[in-house]
Amino acid sequence: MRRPDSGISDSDSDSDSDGDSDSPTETNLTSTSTAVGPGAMWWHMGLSQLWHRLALAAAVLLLIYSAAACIIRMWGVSYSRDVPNWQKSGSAAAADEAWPKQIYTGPADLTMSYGEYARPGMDGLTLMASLPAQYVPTKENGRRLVVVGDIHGMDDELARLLEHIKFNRESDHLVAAGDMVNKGPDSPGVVARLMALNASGVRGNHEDRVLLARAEADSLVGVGAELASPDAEAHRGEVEHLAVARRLSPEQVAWLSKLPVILTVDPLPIYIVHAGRVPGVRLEKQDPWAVMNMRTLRYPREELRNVDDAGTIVDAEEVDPNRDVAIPIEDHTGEKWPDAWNRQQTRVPTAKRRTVIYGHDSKRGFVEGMHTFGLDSGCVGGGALTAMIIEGTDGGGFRHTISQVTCKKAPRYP
Ligand SMILES: [Mn+2]
Repeated sequence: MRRPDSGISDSDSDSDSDGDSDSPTETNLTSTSTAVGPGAMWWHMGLSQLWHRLALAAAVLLLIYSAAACIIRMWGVSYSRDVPNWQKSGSAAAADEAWPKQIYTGPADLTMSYGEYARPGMDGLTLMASLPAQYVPTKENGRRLVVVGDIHGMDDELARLLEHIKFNRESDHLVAAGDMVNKGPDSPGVVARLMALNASGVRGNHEDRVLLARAEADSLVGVGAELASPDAEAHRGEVEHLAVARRLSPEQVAWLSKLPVILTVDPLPIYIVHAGRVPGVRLEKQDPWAVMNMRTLRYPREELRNVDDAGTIVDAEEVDPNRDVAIPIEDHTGEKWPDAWNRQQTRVPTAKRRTVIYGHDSKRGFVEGMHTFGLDSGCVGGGALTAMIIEGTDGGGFRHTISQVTCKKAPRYP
C-alpha cells in the first residue's frame, strides 16, 4: 500500500515524466498511481489545494445564489405593489363594487385632508375648551360676555376700552380672542390685567410663537445654551418672541399656555378662535395651525379644473363639488374663509348654525358677517381696539353690541 506522504513526490514525478522518462523508478511510480484509480486524485492534490478548491466552489455558489436572490427580489418589487383601483383595467375594476362610479383623473383628485391633522410638536396644546357655565350670558342672569380682538400689548388701550364699556367684573366676563402679546409696548401688562380680571382667551399665532420660543430657550442646556446667540435667534426669527417670552413671568407663561385654541360658549351657538375655522371639517378635527393662522381658503380641485383659456378661475356655482377640498392658508390669495363659512351656514338647519368670532385679520379690520365677527381692527398699527358685547335673549339666543376705542400707533417693539 502507498503511504499518504508519498503523494507529493508522485505529482512531481508526473510533471518530470514528460521530459525525462529515463528513470525507471519514476516511471514505475507513475504507473502505480494510475493503477490506484481516480479516487487517489484527492491525495495527488494535497490537503491545502483541496481546501482552496472547496472555498472557490463555495464562493461561486454564493455569487450565483446572491445574483438569483437579487433578481427575484427586484422582480417582486416591480410587480407585487398594490395597484390602485382606478388603474385596474376592465374586469378588475368592475369587480370592485365599493369603488364609486365616477371618473377620477389623477393624483390631484384624491381625497385630501388639509385641516384635519394636528401637527407634531403640538404637545401640551389644548385644542378645545368650553366657557365655564357661570360666565355664559342668559336672559335670566343678565350677564355680559365681552370679547376683545387683537390687543398686542396695548395695555393702555385695553384699560380705556374696559372703562368705556363700564366693565364690571362681578357681572361681566372678558375673553381675549388671541394675539394679546407681541408688537405693542406692554405684553406683560396686558397678560397681568387679563389674569387679574380672571379673563378667558384663546391662543393666537403670537402666543403660540412666544410659547414655542420660550419652551425652546428653556430646553437649552450646556453647550446648546452657550451657542444660543442673538444671531441664531435672529436667524430663526425669534428675537421678538424671545424678548417678550423673557419679560413674562412663569405664572404668565403658564396662564398663556393653558389657553385653548377654540373656545365654545355652549349652549350659545358661538365659537371663539383667533384666526378662523375650516368649513366642512368637524370642530374637534380642526388643525390648530389653521385655527391660529388662516385667513383665506384655496380650492385645489377648482383651480385645476375650472380654469379658462386665459388661466383665470371660472366663477363657481353656489354649491360646487370642486370646493369640497379646501386648503386654509395665511395670505389673502384665496377666498376669505368667513365668506365660505357664511355660505355654508345658509345650507344647514337654523338650529345647527354657529357664529364664529375671530381676530387676526387687521387688513380687513372689523367685519360683521351673517355668522362671523372679525374683531381685529388694527389697534397696534394706530387703528382701534374692538369689543363685542354679548348678552342673552329669550329662547337661548344672543344679541350683540360693538364698542371701540381709537389707538395711538405703537412704536415697533422691542
Ligand atoms: Mn394673529
